[in-house]
Parts: sequence; C-alpha cells; structure tokens
Amino acid sequence: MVEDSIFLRSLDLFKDAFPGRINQILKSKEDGKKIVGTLCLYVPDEIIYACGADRVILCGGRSAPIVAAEEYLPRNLCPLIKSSFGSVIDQKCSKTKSCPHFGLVDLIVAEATCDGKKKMYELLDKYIPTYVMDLPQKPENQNALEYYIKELDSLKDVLEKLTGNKITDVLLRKEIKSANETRRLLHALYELRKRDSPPIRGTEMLKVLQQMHFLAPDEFRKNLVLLLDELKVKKRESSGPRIMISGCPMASGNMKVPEIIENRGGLIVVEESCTGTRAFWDLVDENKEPMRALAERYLKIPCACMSPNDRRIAQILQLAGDFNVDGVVYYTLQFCHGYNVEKYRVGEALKQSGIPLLSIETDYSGADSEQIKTRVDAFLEMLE
Ligand code: BJ8
Repeated sequence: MVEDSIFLRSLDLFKDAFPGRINQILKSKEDGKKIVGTLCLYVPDEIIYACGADRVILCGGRSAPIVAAEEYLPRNLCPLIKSSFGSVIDQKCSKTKSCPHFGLVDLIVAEATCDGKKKMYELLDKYIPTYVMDLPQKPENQNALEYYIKELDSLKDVLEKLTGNKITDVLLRKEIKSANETRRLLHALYELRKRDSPPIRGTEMLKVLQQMHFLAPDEFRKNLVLLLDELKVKKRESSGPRIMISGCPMASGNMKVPEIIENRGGLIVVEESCTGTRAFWDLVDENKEPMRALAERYLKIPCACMSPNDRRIAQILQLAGDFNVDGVVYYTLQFCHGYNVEKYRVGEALKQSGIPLLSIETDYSGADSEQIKTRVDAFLEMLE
C-alpha cells in the first residue's frame, strides 16, 4: 500500500508523451530521417542512432489488434507477437491513430529469438521491409561473440545503406556514452527502490520503462532526471510484501498483472524483465573498440530464448537479495515456451534460497483477472 501518495508530476511526462513523440517522428520523416522499428533488446540502439536514424519500439501490449492478427496467425501464439503484427496490419489501428508510428517505419530490424517471432517476421516483411538479424543461441559458446560481432557488422551495413550515412567509431562512442548515462540514471532510480519504504511503486516505474524505447533518448533521459529530482524532494513511502516480477516483457498497454499485485497490497520493488533490469543492467565498456564492446554487453542479456541461461538464474537470485524480496511473481505470456519452461529452474533456485514463487501464465484479455486476484491475495497473505 502507498502510505503517502503524493502525486509525482514528472510521471505525466512519460504518460502524456505519445502525441508529442508522434509529431516528432513525423517531423523527422519530413526532414528526411529514416525511422527504424525494433522488437527486441538484442538490437543495439546505439548503432541505429549512430547512423542518424530514429527508432521506435513496436512490441504490442494491447489486446485490440489481436483479432486482426488471428486472420493470419494461429490463436495459440504468444499475445505479444499477435499484438505487434496486428498493429501493423490492422487498418482500424491507423484510422483511430492508436498506433500511427507503425505506419511511419521505413525498416524493421528484427532478430532471430523465439520461433513465433521468427515466423511472424516472414509475414511482416510483406507490409514493412523487415531485416532479421541472426543471434547465437548459445551465448557461452566460444564462437558466439565473434558470430554476434559479424551480425552487428552486417546490421551496420544495412543501416548505412538505408540512411546513406557512415557509422564511424566516433559516432558509436558518442551513442554508447549517452546510452550508458541513461542506464546509470535508471540504476539510481532502482537504488531508491531498495529502501525499506521505496518512494516509487512498481506500476509507476513500469510506465516509465515502457517509454524507454519509444521516446527519443534525450527526452527519456531528461524526464528521468526530473523524476529523480522530484523523488529527492517529495516524501513518499510505499509498503507491502516486497515482490519481484520476473519473466516475459510487459509492453505498453499490458499492465494487468502488476496492477493486480499492487492493487491487492503488494509492492513491486524490481522487475527481472525486458521492461525492467534486462533493458539497462549492464553498461557498455566505453574503453573498448565500440562494436566489440556493444556485442559483449548485448550478448549478456539473459533472455530465455538462449540456452543454457544460467546468467538469468544468477541474476534473479542476486536481485532478490539486493532488493530484499519477499516473493517472486513469475510472469509468462501464454505460449511463450522459453520463459514457461525456464520457470522450473528458476523455481528450484528460489526454493533453495527460501523465496516463494507464484506462477502466473496469462494473455492480454481480462478473462482471468478474477482468478489472478484470488491467487495473488493468497500469495500476499502467505508472505505477510
Ligand atoms: S530479449 S524477452 S524482447 S526476445 S515474443 S520470447 S514473450 S513467445 S519478447 Fe523478448 Fe528480446 Fe527475449 Fe526480451 Fe516469449 Fe512472446 Fe517470444 Fe517474447
């Protein structure tokens, strides 16, 4: 529960940013800038910005576009994949202007992660040119890093061809420095969440993180600074059983489970997720050759598409300790086999550390909300 719910004005900067950002992208296009769409953390933003393009995230978190997507894709497929595809093909979506940025994208830079996404990208290419970057599936293999560097080099070529601009080491270093600044600010925010009574709730933090790959980096960073300043002067305290949410990403529009957790009295103190720590935890080494440094950092992302994924287990245990977590809500989207299967190993590791786990597998509909509330209530009661 939030004991002192003093309103944070700077949160509105993230919440209300959508129309301004769309105008900004339209203006960029008029000025001849190329717009690149991405759907995964393994595509380094630094390379996209170094070639003078703008970037928007295209991961769908809303249920509305799924109906249109199911005319092409099987029903038993991850809702994030269907929502993303539906947002591109759904004419109603562009008419209502709920996601006009999808229609402004010149090139999608996709990635070979889960099977559902890979096959969806083949269909997506009919609507927006889609380049699929390959990834090593076993990041600890001795050739994995060199292979990833080669893939990033190919991506660099594709982007240089798209924009007509050369990506130099100087430009890459500048982008790496800026991205690291953003990561440091997010670390500073997460430090505040380690407090006994954190000044910001998980649902508030999530709305910030959902804007991380949508807003222009300068604007996102500027808003983070304002949020940090506001948190320093306003006395806000939150309480309740301390929860880590761990698992699939929660793209913009998808707030069902975190809202239920916090509305029922839990307090989310950390998200082990791509809308959470996986997006910013590791920094890029600014002293190394830029493409190698980028490859080293991005290959460390502990996604369940990788095997084995020991790094994720270790990180979950580390975060649970650092953030003094009482329990973990393991969040998977339906038909996301990677995160679903990995749940067993995460559960075993947490059991050994005496940390309880509640597993929730869900989609973007509200059909299971009541059932989730009942299970969350029982879990929170057990933790208290
Ligand atoms: S780095 S988590 S953003 S792939 S689409 S894997 S939910 S079945 S999004 Fe992801 Fe990159 Fe990994 Fe992160 Fe499962 Fe759905 Fe696949 Fe998904």
